[in-house]
Amino acid sequence: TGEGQALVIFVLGGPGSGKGTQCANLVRDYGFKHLSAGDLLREEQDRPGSEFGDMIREYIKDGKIVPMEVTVQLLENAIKATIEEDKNRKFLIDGFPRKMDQALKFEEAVCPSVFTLFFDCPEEVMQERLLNRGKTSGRSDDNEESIKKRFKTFVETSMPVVEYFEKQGKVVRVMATASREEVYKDVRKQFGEKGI
Ligand code: UP5
Ligand code: MG
Repeated sequence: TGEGQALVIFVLGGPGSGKGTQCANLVRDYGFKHLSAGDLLREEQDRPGSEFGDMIREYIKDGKIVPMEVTVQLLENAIKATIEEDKNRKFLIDGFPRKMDQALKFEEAVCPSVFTLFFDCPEEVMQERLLNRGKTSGRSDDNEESIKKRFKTFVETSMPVVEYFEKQGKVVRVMATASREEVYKDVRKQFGEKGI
């Protein structure tokens, strides 16, 4: 169905490292389609009649990775719909893959990634950002207890994915501690070097 010709960049980084924020900049300036796996899961969770709603709610609150069948299917549907509707084939897949099985499955069944944009950020900084956002976000996982679990999952389950792509020379690493503007400057510079 032509998904094979899509250009896919994975965007990874710990919870609160700034993935969504920087993806919005890239959409504005480069015309990417932004697909956040977390946003797709939250949408599915709230979709009336979804058979996965309760399961997703539980996993997200606990900072655990939803079984990949659900997430890969949501992403594949969104990619297909985008290609059909706006002919856009440039994708930022945000917050995915965060477990090895998802990485292997997606690249086999949908499309290999060009590279992974990785936001490197210490936990203290991420925690402060998330607690701050939690005052208004309404996200069920922006509280101290869930944040702790999200960090643990990130280190144990998601970092191996980054290391896997790193071994293939397919990681673009950006320090995410500076201001939004400074971080974005670095992203642009490195995208330039990659010919994007
Ligand atoms: N902010 C951003 N950049 C800043 C900067 N440079 N300086 C100061 N402040 C900055 O940013 C977070 C906050 O920090 C915002 O208030 C922002 O203004 C500020 P944001 O851009 O939202 O960071 P992001 O990395 O996108 O943080 P997010 O909380 O979305 O990351 P998560 O990875 O935790 O969340 P996601 O939505 O991807 O996943 C949620 C859950 O879904 C997971 O825990 C998991 O349970 C589930 N999930 C799966 O199961 N499978 C998947 O494949 C994906 C998700
Ligand atoms: Mg996000």
